[in-house]
Amino acid sequence: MKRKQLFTLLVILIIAMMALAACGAPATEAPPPTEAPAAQPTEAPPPTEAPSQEGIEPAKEIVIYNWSDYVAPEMYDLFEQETGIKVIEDNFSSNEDLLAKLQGGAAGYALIVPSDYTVAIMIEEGMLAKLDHNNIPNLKNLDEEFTKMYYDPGNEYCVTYLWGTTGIGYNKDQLEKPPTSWKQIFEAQESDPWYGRMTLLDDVREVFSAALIYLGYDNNSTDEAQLAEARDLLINAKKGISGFDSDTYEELIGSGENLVAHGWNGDFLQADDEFGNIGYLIPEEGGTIWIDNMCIPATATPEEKLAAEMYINFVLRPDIGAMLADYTYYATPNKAALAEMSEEYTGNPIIFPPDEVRAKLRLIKPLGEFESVYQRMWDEIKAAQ
Ligand code: N2P
Repeated sequence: MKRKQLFTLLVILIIAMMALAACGAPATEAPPPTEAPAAQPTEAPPPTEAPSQEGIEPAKEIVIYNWSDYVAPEMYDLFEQETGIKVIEDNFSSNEDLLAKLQGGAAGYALIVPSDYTVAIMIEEGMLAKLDHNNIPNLKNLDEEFTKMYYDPGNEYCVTYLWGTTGIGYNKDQLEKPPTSWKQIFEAQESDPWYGRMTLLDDVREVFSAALIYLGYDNNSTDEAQLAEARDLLINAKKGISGFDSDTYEELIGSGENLVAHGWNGDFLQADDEFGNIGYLIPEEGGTIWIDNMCIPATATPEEKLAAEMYINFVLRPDIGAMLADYTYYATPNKAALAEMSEEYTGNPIIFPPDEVRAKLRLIKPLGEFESVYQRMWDEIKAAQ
């Protein structure tokens, strides 16, 4: 081969190698950006995975601040057997008591049970911790209706515990004709058998709601003249009642000491279970409806918070939710629990009021600064002779 031919061959060979290298190149390049999402590095873990707070152990003991007669007694023992976490219960009698206690700096509560309007106030004031839904997989059992509540859409802070109504309970054995209107309560006559043998809730917003509804006003009125009218009505009504009571009124009806009480539906049904002589109705002018919630105070430690979330998850189990509903006779928001309940419960019109009664039920709403006017007039009612 001549030198020139050899040189030409070499050039061809080099060109061919370069072409070959160029062809192969794309194979080593990164995949086009449109294929990248396959890696999905930011996706959340499924909710059933282990709690996300690494290194945090649940508290060994928690204190739940709850209404009285508002849990199935065996629930705390069962929770302790299953988790080793001991539950201690402390009781409050009204949303205002609960709020004042926490605003006063009380710490040590891992779980509280405020009603709807009080949740709104507490969120506004930064008093609640956000829930870690990873620790509450049973949230899927909550009826969708309760994931859309105006005071906490999406259950960022709270999970509905139970809901119910406020009306009139009475002793069926001793009263042939119970009072069916607020007029017979607030303007009771000495000739009425329940005169002096009746209690009103020790609860500012509940009592004002009943009086305002009777007077034909909005139960969340912010008209001071209307409120003053309700206050005067209530001061006058004091002579016909034996007291304000939110904790023992239903037993006093059952025992026959009292004949009529303003109170909560489930409490009367519980007492009826015990005494077998109690009726309940929503007065013709209307009553209130409320939704109570499990929430964690912002003051809870991370360990208490984790234990409280485990307790919320426990309550949301179908069997535990059913146990709670069965004992308290309040309405459960847990659809998996509801599916386990008897017809006697699901068909009870005192627990699940029919539409014509529902139409007469009002929510108590948060009123901001104006709440202090209610409180001042409530103090005046309490102080009046
Ligand atoms: C139960 C109290 C019912 C709660 N004793 C009223 N929100």
